[in-house]
Amino acid sequence: MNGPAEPFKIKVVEPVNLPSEKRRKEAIREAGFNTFLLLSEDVYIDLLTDSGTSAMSDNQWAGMMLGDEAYAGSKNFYNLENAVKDILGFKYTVPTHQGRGAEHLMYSHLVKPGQIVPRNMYFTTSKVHVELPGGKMVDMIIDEAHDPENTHPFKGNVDFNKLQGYIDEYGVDKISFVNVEMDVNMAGGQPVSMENLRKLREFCDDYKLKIIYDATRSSENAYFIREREKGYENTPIIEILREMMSYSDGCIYSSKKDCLVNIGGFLATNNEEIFEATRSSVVIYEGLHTYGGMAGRDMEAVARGLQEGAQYKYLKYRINQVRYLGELLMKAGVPIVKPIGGHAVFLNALKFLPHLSREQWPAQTLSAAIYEDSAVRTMERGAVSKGRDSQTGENIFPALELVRLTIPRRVYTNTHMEYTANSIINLYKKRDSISGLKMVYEPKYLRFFQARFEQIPL
Ligand code: PLI
Repeated sequence: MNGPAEPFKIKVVEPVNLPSEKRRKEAIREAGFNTFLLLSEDVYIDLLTDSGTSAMSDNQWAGMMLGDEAYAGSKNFYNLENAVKDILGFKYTVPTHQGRGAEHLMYSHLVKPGQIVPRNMYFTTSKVHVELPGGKMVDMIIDEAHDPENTHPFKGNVDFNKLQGYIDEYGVDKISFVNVEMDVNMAGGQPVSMENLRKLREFCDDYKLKIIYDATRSSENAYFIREREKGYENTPIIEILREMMSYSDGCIYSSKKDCLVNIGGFLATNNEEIFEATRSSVVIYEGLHTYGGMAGRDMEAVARGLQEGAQYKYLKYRINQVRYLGELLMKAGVPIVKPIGGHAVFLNALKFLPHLSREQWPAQTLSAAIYEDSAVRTMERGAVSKGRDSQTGENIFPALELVRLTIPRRVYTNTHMEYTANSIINLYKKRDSISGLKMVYEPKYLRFFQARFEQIPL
């Protein structure tokens, strides 16, 4: 392992158990081959998501005891507001229970029926919150992002020709706003460069278009800017974050990732009109504008976690742990998305299981097979997640058909990474014996969470 040792020691532990082979076989069938439907107690190493799964620090737990649970004017809200000002540079914060609450408030305010929202790459909940008010999300990420083998250092970048194409095709009035995700989740945790963000600001100023970030993994994105972009080698992460944010009109944020907490979210902006509108709607859907669905203690943990998660020493350990797992797999020839991303290692299911057709849901199949083999829980990030075209109703088969091994922050040791790598390497050796799936139940929204599958005999 090339990275630094953990910049913390362990104070509390939670036992985990490896279920027997028989139980694993039963459990994945009971769950309809969908890892979202497994019981947590049937899981040994949980790499389903990095969302809400972090270990909090002693400083955050101490803050929890200082929760001011007043309905109105909780002091923890003001601590959160100040942390957002200090770290992201936004004057106004509207708290929400989690990221999708912020997406709902922001996107239902900005999107009018028939409008288009170009985004570097869609995310599941973002796409649905643009579609609900009658909009359509379209991708504008650089082509390199669709090629798992391409090692471009900033695969999250916006392709300006694609953005220009949407403006020419639909007309600028039909563009609701431009949406940029940091450390693009569905592309494999791939960052956006500062140069790209700066140029996007200039481009959008020419058309008077607003830019809203999905800043959920912006601290991890800032780490990659420092590591890879000329001129930022010695810049403190917080300075990088403030510069990134200065090129936007506001952001939505799921605190459950880079803020190292189990629940929470917010939107933040310097734009008074956005603030006025969302501060007004938050009271309908989330709660008063000084808690927005969070307890006072949770806001305190977010405020402290936003600071901690933006420390260079922590981020260096974090990104290198993910890299360690990715490199173990890569060395054994397992096909993964390159470069290794910020929050997860992504397996290329199309290369892992080339004998399956797209209709047999290779990534869903692989994720279920990994669980059955080792009780490691992962997540499909491919055609099941992408869903159907909102207008034609047809399945969309994106170029990337991936399984995500998402690393919770400060939770697992490198021995856990080695166990995971060894079991996936073993599975890769017997990949020809893995049979595909057919979908037998499909819910209306965000189908990947609750869909059920059955195995098709080989
Ligand atoms: O899970 P929420 O509602 O706190 O946040 C929604 C959300 C918004 N944007 C991005 C980029 C996300 O990754 C995100 C949630 N991600 C989850 C749950 C994940 O497993 O990646």
